[in-house]
Amino acid sequence: MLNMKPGTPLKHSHPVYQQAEFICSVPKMANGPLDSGYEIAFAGRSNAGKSSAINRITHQTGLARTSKTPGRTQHLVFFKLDENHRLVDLPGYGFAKVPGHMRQRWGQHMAQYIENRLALKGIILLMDIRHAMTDLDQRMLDWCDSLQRPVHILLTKADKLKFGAAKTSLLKVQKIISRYNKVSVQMFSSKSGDGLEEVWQILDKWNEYD
Ligand SMILES: Nc1nc2c(ncn2[C@@H]2O[C@H](COP(=O)(O)OP(=O)(O)OP(=O)(O)O)[C@@H](O)[C@H]2O)c(=O)[nH]1
Ligand SMILES: [Mg+2]
Repeated sequence: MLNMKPGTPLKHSHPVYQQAEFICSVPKMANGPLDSGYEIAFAGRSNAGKSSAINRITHQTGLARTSKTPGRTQHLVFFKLDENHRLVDLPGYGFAKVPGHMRQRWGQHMAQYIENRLALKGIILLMDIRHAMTDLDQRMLDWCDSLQRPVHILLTKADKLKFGAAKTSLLKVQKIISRYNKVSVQMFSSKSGDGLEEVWQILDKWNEYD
């Protein structure tokens, strides 16, 4: 979990997360909302659980579309928290069954967004706790680091592992990220809600809701 002193009371989230509303689903940033205010993007491999995490964080089961079939989210999907704050569900990477030219196109659009979006305050990077830090995840992290983008990793589907195995995965990732400046990590489960308060704390900080 996050590096918090024992006994630090966890804060509940700002009420805006529950008011989240769909704005638009667009193939590229240029078609999206104006680049102003605050945006937090959810990135990660296909099927890692990005859309499920957005639903859990906003307490809305059907807000972001989830699927057992990897590659479900092919657009940049924008959700409004309030006039000045948005969450963004990014297309997943690393799904081998998507034709090469499509993968390349999504990759380019995602890259353009992450490189150029002024409103982007941080990236929630999701990794399945059972297969954390694949080569593509590592490349994503290196790239965000080179852009000085803050990243908070959610090791998702923590409900699928026993505590000991989950902890081993967390320690492994903690060791890898110790060389980066703006990267943190926690366990998370969209199914059980474990880790929800910690992720709200990060979102509140990036959204400057204090
Ligand atoms: N047990 C468990 N299943 C999860 C969890 N999070 C997501 N899933 C399941 O994993 C599958 C993929 O979840 P999505 O949220 O659609 O994944 P995604 O990262 O948005 O996938 P793409 O849009 O394809 O990139 C679905 O079947 C979810 O129900 C979790 O925390 N626990
Ligand atoms: Mg999705």
